[in-house]
Amino acid sequence: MSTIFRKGPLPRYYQLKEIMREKMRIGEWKPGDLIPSERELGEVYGISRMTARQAITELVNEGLFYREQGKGTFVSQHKITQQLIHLTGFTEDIGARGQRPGTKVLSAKMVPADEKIAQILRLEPGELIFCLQRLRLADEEPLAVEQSHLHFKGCERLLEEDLEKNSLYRLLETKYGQPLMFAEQELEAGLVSEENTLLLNVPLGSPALFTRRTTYSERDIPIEYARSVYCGSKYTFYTSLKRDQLVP
Ligand code: 16G
Repeated sequence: MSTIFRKGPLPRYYQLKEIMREKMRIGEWKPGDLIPSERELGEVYGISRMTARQAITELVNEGLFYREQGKGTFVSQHKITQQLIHLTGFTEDIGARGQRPGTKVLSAKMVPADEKIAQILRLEPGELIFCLQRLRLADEEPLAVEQSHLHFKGCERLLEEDLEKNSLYRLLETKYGQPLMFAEQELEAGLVSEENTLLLNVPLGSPALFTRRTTYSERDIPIEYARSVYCGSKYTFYTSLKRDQLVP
């Protein structure tokens, strides 16, 4: 799509966002590139400056662009955006950005659940759970270290899976009969630990985003508790908030 349609269901700012996303996806606009001004975009696509501004602002909020005072708006350094509305896995998130997801399994084993994890997964402490530690990459670049703890009937069969080639979410849903319904997630800021600086290939003291996610299958049964460290400089979590209608 490279034209903005005046008629039709899609708002013009939305169409422009999609055009700009496509330019980044195909590499016409690369990280660090200055994007055209609102006025230029308005002229090229026959839309108002306000509309162009709205599209740019949304992509800034999503972390795909950044503004520099007095200089203009630039394409971010491969910042990956994860929407906090839909329950998606790493493979889906990176694929949706047009990048190649990658995984290195650091360890995969059955371990007794400690008290905290047993409580979250609603088990007795000491019950065996599948514990998986993975380095996650996008276009060969390390992005996150994830530690997943899983429990469901037959979870030990995951030991035989090739988790470098297969998405965990996909396996759970297609092979293990575990539909993923919803998740609860917390985010916290911090610094990348010394051990993880090597894995993530960032300098000591780099910013990190810590996430904790509990994912539930049908009948609200928790099946995965994952703790992850994302490179703060490479990843954005995005959420869109809608204000409730005020009752007069
Ligand atoms: C996400 C989840 C993680 C899950 C993984 C599945 C967070 C914080 N974590 O990275 O819990 O295991 O997706 O990805 O978002 P996969 O399907 O590519 O294996």
